[in-house]
Amino acid sequence: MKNKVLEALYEKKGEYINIDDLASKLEIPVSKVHEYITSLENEGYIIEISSDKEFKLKEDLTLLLPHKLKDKLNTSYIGKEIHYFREVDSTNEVGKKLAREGAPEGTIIIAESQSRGKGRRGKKWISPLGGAWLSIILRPNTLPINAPQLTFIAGVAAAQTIKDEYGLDAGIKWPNDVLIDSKKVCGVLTEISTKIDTIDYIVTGIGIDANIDVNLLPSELRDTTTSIKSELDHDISRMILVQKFLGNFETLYDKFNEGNFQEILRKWRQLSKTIGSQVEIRKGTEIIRGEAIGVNSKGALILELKDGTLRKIISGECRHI
Ligand code: BT5
Repeated sequence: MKNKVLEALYEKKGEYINIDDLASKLEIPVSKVHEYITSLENEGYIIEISSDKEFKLKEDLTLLLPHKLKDKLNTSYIGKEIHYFREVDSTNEVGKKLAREGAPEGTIIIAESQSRGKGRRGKKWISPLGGAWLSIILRPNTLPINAPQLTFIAGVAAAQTIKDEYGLDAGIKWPNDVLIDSKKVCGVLTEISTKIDTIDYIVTGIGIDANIDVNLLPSELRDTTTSIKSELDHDISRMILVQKFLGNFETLYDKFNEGNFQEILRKWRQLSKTIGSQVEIRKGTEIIRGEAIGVNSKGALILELKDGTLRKIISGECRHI
């Protein structure tokens, strides 16, 4: 019924609707309509109520509103349940809470902006309006050791989407950055909760700098960051971006669940900007330099050091030099 109220708001596209009229049309008490309006406001919809009991949607139609997002979403379970926020601390934090409360696999959390967006290892992810900031709750039936593979899936899905939809030279820097040319446009943060030696849930967070004005980012990020908008010189439809991304993500995640990580790795290798590059890896205080010659079946980076020895890197900060 709440969705019916929302649909009525959308049908009117920003024009006022009389609350009494809507209540009788939906055959519910006026107090119920008020209740739904409050609940929609809590979800982030900006609703204006006039003194004479009329109300309308105040925001334009470019927000990533759940029912719009579901409209052309070509997935069977990813994004069937959407939690939407105008602003939230971190979609991953909300995702973990919902997962603990039993939210089903494929639930997504999406926000127009984040006040405490997270990168890896306590780093900040700057998340102003205009980006696509979302998290996906997953419950794969696999060992915890395979959880980092979700980061690969998200990276491949994001790079593929940006390449296919916008014809940009998107590729992946090991393990989790999507770059256009050499600038970061997207990051992935996978968080896992385990029960004994099984996965309880995984929350994979993806941040894509879609319609971000790079000049408005903190100065230290401006030279190393880009956005799809900056590359194309115009705004894109974030709705289509997110729908395509989720579709690509689900296809790859299905392959992962069928035990076919090899195919994901093959795509990752094709999209990789790291393989073949000279890199510097920081692991705590240790710095390792060498040529990245491949990734193994678990997603670890294989480096050939100056003296010809090979070194397997499971985690670390990678910089192309
Ligand atoms: C990442 O970490 O790249 C993971 C980013 C994940 C963000 C998503 S948004 C939805 C979900 N909810 C969250 O709270 N997080 C996820 P890492 O590889 O550690 O990179 C972090 C570094 O990227 C920062 O230290 C900055 O240097 C840089 N950075 C911060 N904000 C950025 C932005 N908007 N675009 C590009 N680079 C950024």
